[in-house]
Amino acid sequence: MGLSFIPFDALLQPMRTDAPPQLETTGGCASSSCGSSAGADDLDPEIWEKVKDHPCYSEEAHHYFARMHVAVAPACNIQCNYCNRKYDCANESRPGVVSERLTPDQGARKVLAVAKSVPQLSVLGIAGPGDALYDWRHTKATFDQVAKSHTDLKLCLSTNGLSLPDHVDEIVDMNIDHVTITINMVDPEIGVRIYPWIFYRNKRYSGSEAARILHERQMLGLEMLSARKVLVKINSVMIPGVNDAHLTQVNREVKARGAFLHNIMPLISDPAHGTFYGLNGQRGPTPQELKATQDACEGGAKLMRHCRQCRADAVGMLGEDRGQEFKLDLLPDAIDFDPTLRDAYRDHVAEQRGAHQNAKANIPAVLASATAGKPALIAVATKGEGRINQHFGHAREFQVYEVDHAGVRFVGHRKLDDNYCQGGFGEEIMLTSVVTALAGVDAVFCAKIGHCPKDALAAAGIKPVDEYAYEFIETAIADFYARAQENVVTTA
Ligand code: CLF
Ligand code: SF4
Repeated sequence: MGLSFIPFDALLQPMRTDAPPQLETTGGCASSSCGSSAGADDLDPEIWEKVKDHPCYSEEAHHYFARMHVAVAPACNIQCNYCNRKYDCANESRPGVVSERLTPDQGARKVLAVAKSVPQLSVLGIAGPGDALYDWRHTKATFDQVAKSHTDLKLCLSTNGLSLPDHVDEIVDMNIDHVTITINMVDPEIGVRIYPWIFYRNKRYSGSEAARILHERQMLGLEMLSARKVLVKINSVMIPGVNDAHLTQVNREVKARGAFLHNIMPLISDPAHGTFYGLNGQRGPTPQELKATQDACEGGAKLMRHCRQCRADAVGMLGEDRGQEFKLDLLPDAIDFDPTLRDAYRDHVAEQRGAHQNAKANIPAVLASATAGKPALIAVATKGEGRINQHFGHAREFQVYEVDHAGVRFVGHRKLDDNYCQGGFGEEIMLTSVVTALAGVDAVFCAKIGHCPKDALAAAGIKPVDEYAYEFIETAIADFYARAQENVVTTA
């Protein structure tokens, strides 16, 4: 390893306006999803206690904790133009999609199996594949069973909001602290273009009457939950030409009614999914359009930027899906659950978090000499715990941070179709798609990287950096940025 001098401007290249995949921010179950970058120092202690182990509600927690969904709620009382719950593909990751629907008993058994094998599990969410509240009988039966056996799991649900006001008392009584409402509009005339019909009080409605009823129920439900101190996250699906320009107003309105977070997700629209939008050519937003809308909402309700738009049967850390390991026919007949492993993991996390916080406290001093300039985007290969602890070739996604003189901020992630290293060898064809996915990024931090990918990244103007292996992400980025400003960086 040696020292080399490179021009700072060369390191912080301007982001390309034509770069295809940009910040893959936010997401969440079309009827589920959320996360805030706020930490222990920024939040009321009572709220921090509720969010500190929730991987969706706390960006910090998503480095340490996992969620699982059980697909026990197949029925829905509305139709969204972006939804087709019949579509079932194990490789497809989007809300509303599941591989197997479960009874509450099966769902509770699956939770037991996952809790035994995944000590990171901290949240059980019910996010469909229909509506968790319209299908309340199934949702409640599942939560009741799990609450008896796993008192350390947080319960979380996701809904379109139409049935919400009818269930607020039960939600509070059952200690469900986290509820997501998908709100795509606060103007029924816009709603007409998103919802063809709703089914309410045994009657089917369409047109602006349907959208108006849905809107009123969503607002009422949000106000009722906020008044009872339940943390509410709002998911909005961004649909270009339909509600994109309207989402800043949605952000303002939900903030005024007490929403904790706002998660603006890109419409997933593919003719192969058989949705109305997919079949009719409605496109999703480009990453740049999505980011512009999120940026326009800054200053309003806090935005979630680490959502992965999970399936309704997702299992694992955000960004990974271990659902196939826990299919019903793979579960053992008797599940011997040992809670001490989960307790030990939480002790370990508490220790790691303390060390992480101490390390981050040094960042202002590290950046003190940096001058105001164009922010840099740094992609990071990480397996969790806030560290640069993954080999480049093993990454299925990269977390993306923005750094400038003011600090280091998580801003999104870049998903890959597959990881570069397959069976111990790098795949040339994969390398091309990884480099494409990283377009616009200035540097990639990883625990280790081979010569081939190093050369390919460098040729694309992206600096490969492995000298901070196993260090904390933010402190490594701050150090790198400060040294780059001095035009001194270490290279392998
Ligand atoms: Fe599930 Fe949603 Fe609860 Fe999280 S997901 S019900 S709040 S436990 Fe999270 Fe997945 Fe995004 Fe949802 S990353 S889709 S925000
Ligand atoms: Fe699909 Fe119903 Fe969810 Fe809309 S509310 S995305 S129709 S499951």
